[in-house]
Amino acid sequence: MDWAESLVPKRPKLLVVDDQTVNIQALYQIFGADHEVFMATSGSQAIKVCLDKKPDLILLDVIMPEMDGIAVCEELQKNSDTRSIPVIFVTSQESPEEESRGLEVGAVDFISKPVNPAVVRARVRTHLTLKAQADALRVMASRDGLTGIPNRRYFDERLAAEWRSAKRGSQPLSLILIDVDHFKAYNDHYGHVEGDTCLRRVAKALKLSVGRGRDIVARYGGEEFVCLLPETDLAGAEEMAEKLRSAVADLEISHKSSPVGNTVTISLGVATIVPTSLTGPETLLVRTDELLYKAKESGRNQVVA
Ligand code: GH3
Ligand code: MG
Ligand code: MG
Ligand code: MG
Repeated sequence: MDWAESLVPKRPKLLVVDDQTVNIQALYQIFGADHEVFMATSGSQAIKVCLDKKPDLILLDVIMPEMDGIAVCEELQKNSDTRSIPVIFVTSQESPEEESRGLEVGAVDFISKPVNPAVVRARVRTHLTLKAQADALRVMASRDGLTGIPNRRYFDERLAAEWRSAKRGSQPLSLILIDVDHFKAYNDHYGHVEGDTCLRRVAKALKLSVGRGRDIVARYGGEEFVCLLPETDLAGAEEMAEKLRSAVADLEISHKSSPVGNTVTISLGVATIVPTSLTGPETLLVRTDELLYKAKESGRNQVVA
């Protein structure tokens, strides 16, 4: 089994939609044994089941009274929760027009009725694999390889989104910039492999300290981390920064060559802003960077807001 195949759930969830139960029965016969099969006999019911059960793939009849397959597909595309679920159209009246229209509205494939069991199984398998692969790549693209926490790419996206949201709601947005103290000396003394282990432990401690809702901790680069706190005022952010500082200090990772003490410590800069149209998110980054610099100058292992 290759990497992508291994990502497919053991018992994938299929939603079978057809206004004629005999057609649903036929597909159930094919998939019931090794898939969890949900059924819907109308377009509107299909949407409901989809939101409720979050299937891995949908086998969708095209011609149905009231809401047809095309309309269902369009509806699923509108919602970010259902947009990425692959849809295979199952159709009896194949025409190039119908097929191109289906692909336009987001279907991944077409299968003709009556279905051939081997063909439909193979195509479902292919699309489940592709979907699992796409999901895995999306996750990988947003994580830092060394520490497993969100990476800078993901952070930049979140910052832009939270900036817009805070601006809309006139809410404060807080940012903490974190830098490991005398980390070059740590590497020089213990070696890079130990240095990497240290960064993993620091990242884990930071992550465990930030659990709430939309708050995130990300690796900003090198030995720098960043923490984004939506709807948080300066007092709240300072409190969080202090919690992060002590979480790392409490690890008591030995750092014999650190002038600060004998353990690994971090310095933190904290700033809060109520976003307006006059500036962008970089304002907040520049401010926290200046404050982090002050924390370094003032002796490290401290929070400056
Ligand atoms: P300061 O207290 O002023 O922050 O001093 P510092 O030594 O931490 O700062 P500096 O920026 O001079 O050094 C950062 C070091 O972090 C240098 C670099 O080799 C190390 N580093 C960056 N990324 C990694 C990494 O992924 N793994 C390891 N082991 N070291 C890293
Ligand atoms: Mg039909
Ligand atoms: Mg640094
Ligand atoms: Mg440093």
